[in-house]
Amino acid sequence: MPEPNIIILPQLVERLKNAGHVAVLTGAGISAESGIPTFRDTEKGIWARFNAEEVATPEAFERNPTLVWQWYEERRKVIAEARPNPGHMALAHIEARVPRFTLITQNIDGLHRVAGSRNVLELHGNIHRARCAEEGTTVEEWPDDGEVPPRCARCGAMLRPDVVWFGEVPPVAELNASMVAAREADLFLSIGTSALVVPAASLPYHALQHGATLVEVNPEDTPLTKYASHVLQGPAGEVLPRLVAATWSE
Ligand code: BJW
Repeated sequence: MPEPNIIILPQLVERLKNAGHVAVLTGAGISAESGIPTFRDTEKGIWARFNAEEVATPEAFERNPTLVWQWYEERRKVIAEARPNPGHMALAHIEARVPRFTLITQNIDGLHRVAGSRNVLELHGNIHRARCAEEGTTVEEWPDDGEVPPRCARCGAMLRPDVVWFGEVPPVAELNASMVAAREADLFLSIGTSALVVPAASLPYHALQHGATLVEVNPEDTPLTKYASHVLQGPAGEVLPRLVAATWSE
């Protein structure tokens, strides 16, 4: 990871202080400092160890539902141990200080809400929920009776994790609300995402087209970097608390 290059310009502080609507898109990078691996890190990323087509597509679940359920069960254990880090907490602080705030996350770990963020749109679902593969009803608890995957209590069909796999359309209400937020934001922060996976990755461009100032927080460059007015090159858990302190400390 490159050395942090965190220069917070007074123009950004002013923009944040006076923003009417701040929209934020987060990805796996914001939870990295909570001990949850990202996807595309070349050494430690999830996709360096597992083939997405075998664990994160509807076809994979059709072929081998037991394997897919067990894979998510392992990830659920890692996530259950994780706590929000200073990056998550800083976003909850920003939400409490600006008139309107929308947090769009691709993460399924639920840590933003644990940190105190309220207006959260989970574009890729939530690992703490399961969904009936037939009826689509969602549940937060399921029987631990040895069936893998567990069964829907109403119809007996298999339950699947309530997450969005490759080739699936994100939940329509969340997607529409995300598009509206991107369109109406005057400041848009893209944090800890490689900005490669659509439709989430299209949101910063949508915000730019509608006049938002774009800020990127990431230790690495992404396809978005050259379009950002402010690039805060460092870990979110260091950058975001410094941004909050620079904006509201006095
Ligand atoms: C830090 C940091 C620190 C590290 N601080 N930063 C060809 C075949 C099949 C499909 C497609 C295809 N071409 C295009 C597609 C579409 C596909 C897609 O985009 N694929 C691309 C990969 C090419 N998209 C879809 O299939 C989506 N559906 C869809 O398109 O439907 C049609 C549609 C069109 C238009 C409108 C509406 C619908 C669905 C995508 C679902 C993605 N699902 C996953 C798994 C979710 C469940 C699970 O977790 O198991 O979502 S894949 C994975 O990628 C996960 C993530 O949410 C997502 C994004 O990854 P993210 O968060 O950006 O993580 P990384 O690892 O990529 O990046 C981490 C970043 O953090 C890095 O930049 C680091 O530098 C940084 N970082 N430490 C700050 N401390």
